[in-house]
Amino acid sequence: MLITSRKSWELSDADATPEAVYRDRRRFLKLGVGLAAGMAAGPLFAPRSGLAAPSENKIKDILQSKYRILEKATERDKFLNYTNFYEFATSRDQIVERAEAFATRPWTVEVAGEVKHAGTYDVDDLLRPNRREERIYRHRCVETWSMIVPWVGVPLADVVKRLEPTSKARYVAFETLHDPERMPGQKRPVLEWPYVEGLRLDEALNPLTVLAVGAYGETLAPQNGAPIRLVVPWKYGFKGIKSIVRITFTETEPPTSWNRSSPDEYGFYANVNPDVSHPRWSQAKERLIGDFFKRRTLKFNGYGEEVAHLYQNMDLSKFF
Ligand SMILES: Nc1nc2c(c(=O)[nH]1)N[C@H]1C(S)=C(S)[C@@H](COP(=O)(O)O)O[C@H]1N2
Ligand SMILES: [Mo]
Repeated sequence: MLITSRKSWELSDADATPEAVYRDRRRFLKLGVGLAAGMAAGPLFAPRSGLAAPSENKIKDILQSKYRILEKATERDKFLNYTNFYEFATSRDQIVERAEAFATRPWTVEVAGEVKHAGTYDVDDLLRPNRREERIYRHRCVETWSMIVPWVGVPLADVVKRLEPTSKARYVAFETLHDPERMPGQKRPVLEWPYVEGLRLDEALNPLTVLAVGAYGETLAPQNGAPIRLVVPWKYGFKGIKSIVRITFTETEPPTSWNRSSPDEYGFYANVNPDVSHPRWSQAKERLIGDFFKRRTLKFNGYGEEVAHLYQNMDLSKFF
């Protein structure tokens, strides 16, 4: 791992858990030493009670990327249970319950629009050339809660480059599965279905942007957006569209679900910004799930060094 100038969210080589220790901890847990050992090893590795055969979901050969913030990850159990996924339900308990049997294979992703290699891809084929990387990111919901999540995924830039957008492509649009039989929350018009999101092409190409297939070393649980979801750590969580079935390259800014539903409250950009309040609440502070006290929210969620240049000549109170 080569880090020349150390960013606030990076670990030095000395701080990072060596891969071997990481694997050993996991093997230890797999042998069934159980909850107490899991807690000793840190909440990152605490087994989720009641989840069947977690070992089958382990992702092998994960690359330890340099993008890892210093703080301890949120407890996995909290990540699994404290979710937003309106396609299943608006209440968190119901989301987890209803998502449990959601089948995420076979799964295809259609690639369309201003792109050379349009077509329908099996999700595994779409990502096959890439090694899976771990990215430990801050995850900030517009509702003012936050987490620290060790995602596993591939850089979106790699996928986009392989697909070869045409010279007309300026945005990338994403769409979630629309299937009310499998996603019963879609039987009610909470949002206009399917859920849609989008990024400017340069945002999609930023090295921080990933397509996640896992978290905490395992494949994503359905309630977290399996089998493939977007993670854009400097933006509010709602940009991180789940269970993607279509990726479209466009010339013009694509519609996005929350902007369409409440344009005064949610913009296309949705960059984390403590200086721009939501019309109904302040964004200056957040509660890291598991903490008692609130903490100050960081501009661009702390990733300004990597992304501020993307918005250099933009008034961020207008382009919120
Ligand atoms: N398709 C879809 N994607 C979605 C949502 C949703 O309701 N539907 N909720 C968003 C919101 S508001 C947040 S904060 C994150 C939550 O991701 P997590 O549950 O994995 O933490 O997913 C985002 N992606
Ligand atoms: Mo959110």
